[in-house]
Amino acid sequence: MSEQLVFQPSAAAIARTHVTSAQYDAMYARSISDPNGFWAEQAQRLDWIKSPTIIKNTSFAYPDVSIKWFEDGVLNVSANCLDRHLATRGDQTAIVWEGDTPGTDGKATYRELYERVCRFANVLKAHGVKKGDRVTIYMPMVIDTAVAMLACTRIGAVHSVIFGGFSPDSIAGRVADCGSKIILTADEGRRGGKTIPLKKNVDEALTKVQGVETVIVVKVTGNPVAMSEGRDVWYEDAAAKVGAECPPEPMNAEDPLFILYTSGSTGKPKGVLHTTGGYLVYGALTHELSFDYRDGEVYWCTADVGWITGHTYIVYGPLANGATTLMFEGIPSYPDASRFWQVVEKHKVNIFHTAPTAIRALMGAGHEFADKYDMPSLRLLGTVGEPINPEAWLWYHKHVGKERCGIVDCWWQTETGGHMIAPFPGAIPTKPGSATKPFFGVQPVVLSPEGRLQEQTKAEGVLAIADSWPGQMRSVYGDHQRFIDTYFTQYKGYYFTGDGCRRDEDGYYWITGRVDDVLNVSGHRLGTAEVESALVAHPKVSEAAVVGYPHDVKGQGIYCYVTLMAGETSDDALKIELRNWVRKEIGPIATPDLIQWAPGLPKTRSGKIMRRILRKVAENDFGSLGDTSTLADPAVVDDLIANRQNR
Ligand code: 6R9
Repeated sequence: MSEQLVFQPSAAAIARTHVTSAQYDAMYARSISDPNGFWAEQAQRLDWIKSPTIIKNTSFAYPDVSIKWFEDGVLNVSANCLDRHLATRGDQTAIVWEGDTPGTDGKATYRELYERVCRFANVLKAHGVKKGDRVTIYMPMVIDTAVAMLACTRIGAVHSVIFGGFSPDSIAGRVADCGSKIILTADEGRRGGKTIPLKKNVDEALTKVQGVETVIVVKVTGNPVAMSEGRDVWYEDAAAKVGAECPPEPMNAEDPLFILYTSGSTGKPKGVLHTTGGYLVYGALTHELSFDYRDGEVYWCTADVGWITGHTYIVYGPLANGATTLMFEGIPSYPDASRFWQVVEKHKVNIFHTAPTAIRALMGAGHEFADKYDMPSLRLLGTVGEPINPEAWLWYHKHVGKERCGIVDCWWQTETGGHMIAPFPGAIPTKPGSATKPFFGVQPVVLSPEGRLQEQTKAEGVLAIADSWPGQMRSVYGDHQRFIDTYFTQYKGYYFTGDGCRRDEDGYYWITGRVDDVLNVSGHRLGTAEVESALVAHPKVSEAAVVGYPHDVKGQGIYCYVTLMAGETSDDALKIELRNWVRKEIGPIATPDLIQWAPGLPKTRSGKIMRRILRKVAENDFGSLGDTSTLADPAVVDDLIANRQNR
C-alpha cells in the first residue's frame, strides 16, 4: 500500500530548518501547556503600536463561544507588511507578477508597494471610506489587487474580496450581506487567453442591490467599459488627485480585518470574519515554518487572491515576513500544460504551492510537460484544498520535485485562517496523502460521529479542534448565532471542522473529505476519497469522483464518475477492469456498483468538485439540482444527466 511509504526530510531540508524534529515536539508541547507564554513570544514577530499583555481569552463552551487573542494589543497590518521592511529591504521585490500571456510580467519592490498602497488608501479616504467600513474587491490577479487589500488594512476598512469568477448574482448577495457602499474592480481580467468582464459584472450586480455609491475601476486590459456618471471613477484619475503619504490607522488586535464568503452545507454563503492581530501572527508564523521560508527565496502559491489561500499565503503571510511572493494571472493549461514549469524556471521559484486538482489535471496531460524542465531552483512543493491521492502526490514528487523536493500537504480551512495540519519540512517525515501533524497550538481530536472522544492514537471519525488558535475566525459577519450553530453545536465544546479523518498509529492525520461524503456500504464506512484515490491510481484514469446512492441491499451503493486519460476507450471491458482494480486496491466492500464515463466533472471555479450535484444525478433525482451557477462549466451537468447509470 502506498500509504505505508514514508519520506524522510532530506539532509538539505534538515540542515536549513527553522525547527528540528526535537524542537517541534518541545515547542508543540509548550504551545499546548502554556499557550499564553508561547503566543506572547510569537506575537513579537510583529511590530505592535502597543504590545499585547492579554494573550488568550477564548472559550468553546456552548452556547457562549467567544474568541479573543491579544485583545489589548494595537497594530496595523499594512505597516507590518510594508513600512517595517523599508529600512532593510525597500529595494527587494515584494511581488513578482506573471501575466496570463507568456512574456508579460512585472514587479513591485517593498518601497513601490508601500507607495502604491498609501496612494490607494488616500483614494479610499477621499471617497469617504472610514475605519470599519466594508469594501468589496472584485479584481483579477494583478498587483493592484494586493495593493487594494493592503490599502483597506491601512485605514482600518474591512475588505470582502470576491473571486473574479463569481457571477453578478453572487456579487450582489455578498455586497448586500456586508452592506458595502464601495466596490473596487477592474475593466476586465484575463485568464487562459480569455477576458473576464469584471466591470460589466459589477454593473449587472448593481441592478440587483442598493446602497453602492462608488465603483473604483482599475485599468487592466484597457478595453472600453461603460462608466456610470457620478458613481464610477477610474482609479488612475482618482489617484492623481491625492497625496502619497498615508499614516497607518492604529487597530485593536480584535478589530475586524476582512470578511471572506465561503459555502457551507446549507444556506447562502457565510461571511467568515477574521480579525487583525491573531490572523497576522498566525498567517506569518505558518508561512515561515510550513514552507521553512528564508530571506531571499522566491515563493509562489498558485491560488487566486479571491480565496483564503490567496489572502494568507499570497498576500499577508509572505509580506509580513518580507518575502518575495509571486502572483500568477493565468491557468496551468494555457497555452499548454508546461506553463507552471516555465514560470518556475523563469522566476527561479524556490517554493511552489498548488492544489491537487491542478496536479491531477497536469498528470492527465502527461508527464512530458514537466519532464522537459529541470527546475533547479525548486526546493519545496505544497498542496492544499482537498485530500491529495497518493498517486498524484507521487507524480508531483517525481515529475515536478524530481525526487529532491519535500511536499507539504497543508490541511486548513477559510475558517481557520492558516495551516492547521501540515508537515514542517525539516522535521516531519511525510506519507503521501497525509497532512501529517498539527501546527503549534492546534489540538485536533477525533470524535465518533455521535461525539465520543477517540483517545487511542489509531482512530477514525470526524475531525474537531479542542481549543482556539490565533488565526481562528471570530464570527459569521452579522450572524454570530450562525457561527455557533455551524461550528460549535453538533459537538459541544469543540470547533467542528466538517471533515472526516483517520489518525494512524504514528499520530498522523489523514483527511478523508467532508463528512457528508462518507459512504456507508453494507455497514462499512468508506471514504469517497479512498475509492477515488484507487481509481485515479489506474493508468487509464485521469480523474474520478465517487458518491453514494441509495441501494436496496447495501444501504448505499458506490457510484463512480470517471474521466479517462486522453485517447483511452470508454467501453464495458474497461468498466470491468476498473471494478476489479478497485476491489484489488481497497477490498471487495469498495467494489464500484456503477461507473459513468464523465468527460468533465462539475467543479466550482476554485476547482472543488460539487458533490451535491453528483449525488443528485447518482440518485436519479436531477430535477432538483439546486444552484449550478457557481460551476466553472455548467454544461457538464447536462452530459452527466444524459448518461446517468441509475435509472
Ligand atoms: C484552505 C482551503 C476547506 C476544506 C476542508 C477540507 C478541504 C483543504 C486540504 C483539504 C485534505 C488538505 N481541504 N485542504 N482536505 N487535505 N490538505 O482549501 O480552505 O476553501 O475553506 O476549504 O477543503 O475538506 O474542510 P477552504
